[in-house]
Amino acid sequence: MKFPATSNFTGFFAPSGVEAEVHALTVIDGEVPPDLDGSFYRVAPDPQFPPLAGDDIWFNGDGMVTRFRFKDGEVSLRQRWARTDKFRLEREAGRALFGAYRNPLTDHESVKGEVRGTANTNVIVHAGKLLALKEDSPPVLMDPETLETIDPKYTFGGKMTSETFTAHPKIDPKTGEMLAFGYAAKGLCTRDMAFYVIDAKGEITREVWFEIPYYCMMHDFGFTQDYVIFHVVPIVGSWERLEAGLPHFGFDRGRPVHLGILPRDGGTDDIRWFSAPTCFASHVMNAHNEGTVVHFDVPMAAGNMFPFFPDTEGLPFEPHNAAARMTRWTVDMLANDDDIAMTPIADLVGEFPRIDERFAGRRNRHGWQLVQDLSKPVDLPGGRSASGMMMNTLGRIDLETGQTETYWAGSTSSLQEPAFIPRPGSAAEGDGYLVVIENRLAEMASRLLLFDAMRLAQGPVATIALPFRIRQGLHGNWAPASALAAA
Ligand code: V55
Ligand code: FE
Repeated sequence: MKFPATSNFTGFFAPSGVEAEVHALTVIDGEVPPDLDGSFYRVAPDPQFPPLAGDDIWFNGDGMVTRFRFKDGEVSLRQRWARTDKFRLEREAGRALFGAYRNPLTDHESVKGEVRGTANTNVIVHAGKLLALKEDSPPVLMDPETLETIDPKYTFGGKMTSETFTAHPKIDPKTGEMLAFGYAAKGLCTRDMAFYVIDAKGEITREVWFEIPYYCMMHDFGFTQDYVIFHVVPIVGSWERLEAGLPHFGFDRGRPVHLGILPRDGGTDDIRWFSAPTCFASHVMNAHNEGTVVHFDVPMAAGNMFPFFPDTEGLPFEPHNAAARMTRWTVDMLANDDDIAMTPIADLVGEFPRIDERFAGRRNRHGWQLVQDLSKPVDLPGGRSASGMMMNTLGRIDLETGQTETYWAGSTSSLQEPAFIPRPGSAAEGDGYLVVIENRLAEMASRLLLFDAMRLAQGPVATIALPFRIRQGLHGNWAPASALAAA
């Protein structure tokens, strides 16, 4: 099998294709806390077959799910592709049948009308169920122990009528509910959105349909004790673009940003919309409200952050405008105007924000993220960069003092998105660990690092060797063993 020799398929981006089960990985430095009992699940796009069109973007690869099981001071791993409909049909054919990212017009005619989801963006456990997610399709239900695919189009017992389900659902630690939405919910490029509440038992209990001001990539959202928050940012798409063979999305700097606020117990008519001049924000760190005042914290950039979804007017990509810094967006549901106040939180440049999820939806003090520290040297034999964006540093922001703490991974490494692991038996915010995959670019190898979440600068408390290269991934989550027992 020959993958193209493009930057999307070479160097650290070479497809991996490794399905594996490895018991008791080698701890090469430090110690894995013996009381950690749970699993870190994460997913990466990893194409099964060379693309139909000669090249493809990273976002379009088949979801390869990894489970790192922590128990008794040991870590074991299992890695398996999600058996999506796309994966199964292509394996049967022995080649790619689905074409460009979210463009069904580029597919082989034998797969017309099939669900195109790749399950490559996030994996999360809720109500004892492991869901592998891609925002263009329903969840893929997987066995949290074996990573076998149970249902490639899970619709919560038929109750989910949206065609899609976000890759960034949120769990309210107070109620155990999962909050989620689908966009393009009535079909590709439609402005229809469906908001869902899924109770702690995994049943859909609420559904609210509404329309967004313009069709765009609705990648993430926020929630507070009383509100749900949807940010509309101009990474736009249309059938005209798909017919013209353009990438599904492009950045339209001529459009404003909108923020839709839905009271958690409200309906379609209760949504209030606010606006601001154009900018870029994708992932949400957290949100909280003080009465009717809603705060929403996001890494925000002045311009487009995705070179592969280029400017709709053909303007060149501007790396300096792609630098994101944590920013607080604030609105008041009782305000007379529709403005969004934007206040800088920290000066770190980066993305992939995380929190101690026990504080999701309420005011949190600490935030973690990947940081791009341009003051540090980069030294890559063979030019094996994991991406144009070299996330070489892990950072923590103290939102109360504005202070930051960082750990630099060195000149030949980049880092993948961290996940927070609460210290067993503790409830204080930030008391716990961060688990991170290190991309060792010079060696084409990977390690798993465990940090004390409040002492990043001290370096990892445990460094775990991985027996093969783990591909650059997107998102993942920690699930304590007790969360699987709930199944
Ligand atoms: C993102 C990632 C995706 C996607 C849409 O911002 C947005 C990240 C890995 O796929 O389809
Ligand atoms: Fe994401």
